[in-house]
Amino acid sequence: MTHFADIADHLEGQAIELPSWAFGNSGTRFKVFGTPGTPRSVEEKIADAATVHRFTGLAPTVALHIPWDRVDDYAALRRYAEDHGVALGTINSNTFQDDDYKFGGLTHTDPRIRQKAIDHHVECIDVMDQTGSRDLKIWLADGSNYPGQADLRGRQDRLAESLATIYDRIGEEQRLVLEYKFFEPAFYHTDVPDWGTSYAQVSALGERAVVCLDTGHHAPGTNIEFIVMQLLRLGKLGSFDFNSRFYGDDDLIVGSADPFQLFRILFEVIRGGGYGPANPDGHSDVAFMLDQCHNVEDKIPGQIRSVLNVQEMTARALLVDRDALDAAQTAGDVLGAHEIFMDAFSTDVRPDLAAWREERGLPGNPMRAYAESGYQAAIEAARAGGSQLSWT
Ligand code: RM4
Ligand code: MN
Repeated sequence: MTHFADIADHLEGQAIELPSWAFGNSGTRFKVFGTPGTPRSVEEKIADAATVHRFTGLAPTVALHIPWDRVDDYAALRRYAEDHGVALGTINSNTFQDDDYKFGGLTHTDPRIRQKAIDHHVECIDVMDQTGSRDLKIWLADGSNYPGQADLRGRQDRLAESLATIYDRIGEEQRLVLEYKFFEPAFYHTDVPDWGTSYAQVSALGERAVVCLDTGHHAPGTNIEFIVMQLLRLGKLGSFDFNSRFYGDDDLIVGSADPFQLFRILFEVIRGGGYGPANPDGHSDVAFMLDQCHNVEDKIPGQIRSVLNVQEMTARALLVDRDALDAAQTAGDVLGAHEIFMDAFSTDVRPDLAAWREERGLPGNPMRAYAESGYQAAIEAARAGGSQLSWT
């Protein structure tokens, strides 16, 4: 049996990056509901992200999306974040909201539009140089809706060429992270639909190109933890976009739809050496990020709940008695192995985690502490008409 005291040290230093866009209004194709207190500027989004970190100690960095978070002075934005106790993290590019990209960006048949999309990524790398960010995350909306509409092979070849041009500009300490998604907004084919395509494309680029696994970007029933295992095995799992889904790319609070799936994923991350604090050298290259939208719930508590869910499932996954599991697996003890796995999943770690937080000067119950802090009422009073959105 593994006990909480045995794993407590491994929880130290866990970091989950927050997306700036989680603090803006967003919605579905049908309606974007406004939320009182929504940020009016990038700075206010960063202040909200810093608030999540203050109450949880789990979210020391915030990811930006360009152009949503475009500012004149990134060095000043970096200082602003640092003054609030957080750092700027991943820079996400956006080639999906411009008329020129109707038929694709990096894959487009027109060299002028391809160049425009490449130039946008170069702009993102310039931003990274100023913000001190390590990762450039690329998610492409490129694809087609009707069979015969596009030359699938030609688009893959042009994508490889465009990515190589971008990769040439990535600094020694920086990484290109390519995210996949099986459909939407294109419905017939998507140019980077799955981990295999992303893996093939980044492998052709070089060592500093890796895959981003967004947990919402798979068909129902996909065994995501298997993909986690495989990418770790291949040394190409760069980052997670955590969220949860019932149907499509729902972007709901991680661990809410299927807590057991989150547990299984985190177990494979830990076993594959992808969880930083568990590694002997104290760090890992797999970045934990959230990619979520809070459409009907309050955004800051939505983010607090999310990072707590990741922490809680990490603790439970660390509790798996690995020696006993190995022995049961080797002995062919099917139900014995399963029981060891489920014992850890079924352990309620919440009281131990509350005590662990209090020992570190954090609130034992961050959700309640936030609700009682007055922050929500203060931003609702101060920020009239904020919409700093993810989408328009
Ligand atoms: C995409 C993908 C990207 C995110 C955008 C907003 O579906 O998940 O990571 O930046 O949405
Ligand atoms: Mn994502």
